[in-house]
Amino acid sequence: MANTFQGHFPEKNTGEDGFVGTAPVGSFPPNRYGLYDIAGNVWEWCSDWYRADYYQTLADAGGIARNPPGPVDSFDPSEPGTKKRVQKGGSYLCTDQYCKRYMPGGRGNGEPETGTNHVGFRCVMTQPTWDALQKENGSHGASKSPN
Ligand SMILES: [Ca+2]
Repeated sequence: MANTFQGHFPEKNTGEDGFVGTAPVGSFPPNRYGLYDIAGNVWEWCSDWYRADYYQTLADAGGIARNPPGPVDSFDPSEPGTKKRVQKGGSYLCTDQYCKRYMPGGRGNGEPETGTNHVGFRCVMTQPTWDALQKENGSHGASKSPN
């Protein structure tokens, strides 16, 4: 369950999931890891450069890639002169009729200087940092875990 597009894309968004635009974080249940909004709502910028062939390169190298660091540079064959970074998770504009990249494992890309209302970012901190902030802030801290 995620904030995606319902209706006939692009002219009629019925908002059957309760939102025709972005939704506040936590409007939908977390996944089994306790993570909110991993799919839908807004595309999330990643620090990895985008290369269309990156995962194939990893597969060709053999073995299992665990937390791959991403390529050292960017290359998108459809726009070879444009440096792009990875975007994950899809957005409220994704629909089965047009874009299924809101599914886990889906990957998009964009120029880092691009601004639009369906792209955002995720704040990340380690569990020890979260625990220290909770201790420091007492009952005034946020109530959700950093995940
Ligand atoms: Ca929606």
